Amino acid sequence: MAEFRINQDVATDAPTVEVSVTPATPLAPGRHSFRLVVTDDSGNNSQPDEVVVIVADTSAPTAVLTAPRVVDAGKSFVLDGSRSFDVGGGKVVRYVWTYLGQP
Ligand SMILES: [Ca+2]
Repeated sequence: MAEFRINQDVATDAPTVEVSVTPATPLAPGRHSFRLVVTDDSGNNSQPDEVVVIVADTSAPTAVLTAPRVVDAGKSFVLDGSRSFDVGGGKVVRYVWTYLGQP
């Protein structure tokens, strides 16, 4: 388990390492590159190998719709979706509003 920072080496004796991601240190959705150089027991270093990991936001956002409880007849009013939010590192970028008639 290790906190990775850009261009800061993390050395381990073990052949695997966990990339620690917490809400305080997230990896933004998108492509992230990692590099590995290994050293043998004679001190020889390998050529680097690199991979690209795609961090994907697969969690649905939550819609929160607020509106005035009562409005004057004949007056315009505002529907507010600004309290909607997303988890998984994404953000809400589109709002689709639908009038459902009189319940
Ligand atoms: Ca999301």
